[in-house]
Amino acid sequence: MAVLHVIGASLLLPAAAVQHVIEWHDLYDAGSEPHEEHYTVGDSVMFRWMGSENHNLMNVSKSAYTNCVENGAMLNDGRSTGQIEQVVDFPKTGEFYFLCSVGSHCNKNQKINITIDPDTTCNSAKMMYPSKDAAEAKGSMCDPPVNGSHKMGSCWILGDSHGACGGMKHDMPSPPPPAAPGDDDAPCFARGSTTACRVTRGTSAAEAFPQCFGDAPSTTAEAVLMSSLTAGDLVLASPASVTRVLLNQHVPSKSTSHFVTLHFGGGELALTPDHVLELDGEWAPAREAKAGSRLSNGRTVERVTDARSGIINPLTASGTILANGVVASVYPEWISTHMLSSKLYPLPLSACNLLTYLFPAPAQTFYDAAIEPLFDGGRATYRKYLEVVPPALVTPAIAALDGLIAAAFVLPPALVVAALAVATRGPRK
Ligand SMILES: [Cu+2]
Repeated sequence: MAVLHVIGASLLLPAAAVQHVIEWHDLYDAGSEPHEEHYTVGDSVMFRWMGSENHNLMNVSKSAYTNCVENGAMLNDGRSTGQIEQVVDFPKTGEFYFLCSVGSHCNKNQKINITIDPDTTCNSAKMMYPSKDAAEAKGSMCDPPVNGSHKMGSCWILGDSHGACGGMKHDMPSPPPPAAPGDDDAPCFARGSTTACRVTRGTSAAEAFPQCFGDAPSTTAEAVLMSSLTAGDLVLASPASVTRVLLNQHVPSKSTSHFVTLHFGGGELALTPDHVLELDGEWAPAREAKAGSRLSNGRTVERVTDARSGIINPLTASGTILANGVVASVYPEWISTHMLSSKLYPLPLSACNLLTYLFPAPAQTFYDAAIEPLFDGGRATYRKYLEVVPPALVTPAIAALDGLIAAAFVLPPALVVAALAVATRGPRK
């Protein structure tokens, strides 16, 4: 973490520089889409991987990056054992290019283009500005006008001491527009770092919880990486309830996504920004979490950082799952209200649920082979389908999708794939 300047009792913190985490191994063989991130000047990135995964990290020129040429500065040759954490600082704006030069890893897309943007967050209600001129221009608008400015961190502060502006003759700059929905729609957990509590049949939640999260010996329950779950597994849905995994989404997927990581006393949980979890006792998307937000486990979020990582998402019959000890839904924001308020249908009384209950292994195999590729890379299709449907018809619409997926077990796969492709196209305009 970068330096935080705390001046007296005031809360005039310059935009705190952030350390971003890139799970370097997850980028290897991760589709053909370019990996790109935008960070802010002063931020740093921790490239993280295991020594046994045989990668290195080079900082290269744009052309070396484009053509995967091993020509640049070797930042870490990856020869150490255990977890490697290579931190790169970005004190200046610009475009930066990184790749792994082991074998054909770069050609397999293990590379990333990081753009470092100027710090625009100075333009905040805290009277911080990106330049002296901007601060003093704002000062002239104050009522009465405020003269002078001083520098703190990478921002300029209005006035001599604490940026006081008695009243504004003009409104403050409007906040940036919310990020458009896009690649971050997938309701996922970070693949490499999220565990669930898997229990054996007949084990109660009260017996399982201390085995996964306490000191009790692990006999009938164990914390496992979510990516190892499969249809039919029993997991804790909350500290007090057990649920069944209907299907584990994205098991074969090589996609990566942007994540927010919530750090709390004793642990962390990384989710895609619109993945819904319990914050301050309410269901809310992960991107709304901030320092001070209370999690379901009674812990408080200490800070929020971001990461790029592989994806995983077990769908459960209850619609929730205990992830690293925290109650999270298995849905993204746009559908969670409907799904979490639905007591009977679509879950748990859906055709899919029944089929995965009766035939868990074939259901998971079928999903991995036939359904996952349909939505991988085009993850907004469920959403496109349901967004055009009036609220009253959402349940029938889900039923139609559910029926189609369930039909997959009795119809030739090609027919189902064709039908799903038509169904997810939505109504013609
Ligand atoms: Cu590599």
